[in-house]
Amino acid sequence: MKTPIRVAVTGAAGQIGYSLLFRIASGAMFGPDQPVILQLIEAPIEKALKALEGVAMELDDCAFPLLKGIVQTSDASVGFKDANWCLLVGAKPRGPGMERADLLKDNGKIFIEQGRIIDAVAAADARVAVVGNPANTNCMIAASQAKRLPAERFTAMVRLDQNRAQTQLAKKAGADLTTVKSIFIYGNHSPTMFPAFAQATIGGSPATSVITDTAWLQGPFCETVGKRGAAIIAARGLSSAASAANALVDHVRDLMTPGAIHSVAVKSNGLYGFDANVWAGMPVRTTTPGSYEVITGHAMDDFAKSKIAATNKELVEERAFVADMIK
Ligand code: NAX
Repeated sequence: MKTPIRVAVTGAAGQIGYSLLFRIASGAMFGPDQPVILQLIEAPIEKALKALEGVAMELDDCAFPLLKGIVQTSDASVGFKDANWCLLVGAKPRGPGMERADLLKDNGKIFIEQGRIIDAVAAADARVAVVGNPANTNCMIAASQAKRLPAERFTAMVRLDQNRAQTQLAKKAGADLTTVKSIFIYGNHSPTMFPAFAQATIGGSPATSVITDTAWLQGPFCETVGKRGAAIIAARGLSSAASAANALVDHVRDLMTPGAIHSVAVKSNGLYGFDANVWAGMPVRTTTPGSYEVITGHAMDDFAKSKIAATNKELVEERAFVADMIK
């Protein structure tokens, strides 16, 4: 039997956690013959820890053959100990009337602490995937604390946005969604993100030759993808959870699958016109399990350049809000 992968998950008793943990334990993330140990981390709040107990009981009751252990804790140094994957889902939500700068700072404290602890106690091959919002900047903050783990081990999730974009293109074209390829998300996981439709193909042809309505691509398409999270909240009264968990399964599975090509928010290093020190969504190709290279050289027209400039501006502003914290 393979050695179990230790998967630490923060916010494990939250909405996304409730959809995510069962997928991981069933083998959807790491494959049908890969055992896992779940290391579940919750905030030190009685209600959350009680809820976590219930989630762990349900995991037990599923009798998943691949699930070889469950750790429940509010102590991050216990939860991240020897973890091979650290899935940072928990975050402080934006309260009514709360300024974005305050949200960034409150979350900054959480992600500084978690980044520091991961760097100290996680496995030598540890990888980090951040979902908790503002995901790109939280990831940048966590990575800023790492002295042992290299920056490229820290990724943030824009896969939900990619999946949303893929489906919107398929629907507009009247095509099966599996025929939509190479739709990549650039920039921030926020309404400023840019789904680069000009790079996409549908049934092997450029998406722009299948969908010739440029006004729709530049307008409603980008807007629908960018504001999908808000549309789900308006309809469901709660934010996306099952689709977010599914996207995280896709994010990690594809990062573990050599040859997979997908959108991931990574340290930009100045590629595609992004500031070198922000984490921005861009296309990557997985090289070996857990490692990747950014796919460079996609041409950008004036429209794409203006969209990238806007999302980069937001990322730079977010970084500036927390600059004093990450020195
Ligand atoms: P919930 O509020 O249901 O759950 C969050 C959980 O995190 C709670 O149980 C809370 O107790 C826990 N938590 C808070 N601080 C913690 C800490 N310091 N350590 C450990 N646990 C902590 O939120 P949920 O709907 O699950 O969403 C989680 C995060 O994902 C939010 O920040 C949300 O904005 C973000 N999202 C990100 C998406 C993306 O594509 N990147 C999409 C979906 C989602 O909106």
